[in-house]
Amino acid sequence: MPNSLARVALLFAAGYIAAAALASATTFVVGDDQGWTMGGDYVAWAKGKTFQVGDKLVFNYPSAEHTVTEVGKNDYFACAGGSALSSDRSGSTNVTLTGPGTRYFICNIPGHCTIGMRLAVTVIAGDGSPPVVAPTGAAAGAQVRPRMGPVVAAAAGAMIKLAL
Ligand SMILES: [Cu+2]
Repeated sequence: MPNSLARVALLFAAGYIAAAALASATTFVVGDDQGWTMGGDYVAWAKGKTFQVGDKLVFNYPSAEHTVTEVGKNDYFACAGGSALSSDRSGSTNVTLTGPGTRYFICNIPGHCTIGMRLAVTVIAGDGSPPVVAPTGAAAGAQVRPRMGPVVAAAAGAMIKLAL
């Protein structure tokens, strides 16, 4: 009995967390309508925005005219793309922010970074990051319930009753 309850609670928790993660992920179009371009001010663009784990950056630009080159912090400030972590010039570069920390992007076409084609985003662990799920029935129920609205909690109760 405790085992089946635990299993149902865990299954429900996993589904609920997956749905919450999907719902809270945000896609940011870098530079908005202006896109990734010379003359853009990406310090200003990033200011005031909150980037959370699971969110996505989309860089739009004419393919091959620019690059989206991810570099380390020092190379970002030096506009140096020689030790790039990754680079793309497809014209539509999608980057998923998979973990907390600061990510640094430059355009690696000579001269572009130095006049402002660079973006640093600080990613924080948000609601979309996977929380720890307790392994036992009672603890799992206790952890999951406070996160649910009354309707969802009622549905979960009904599910658990059916399973029993
Ligand atoms: Cu460029």
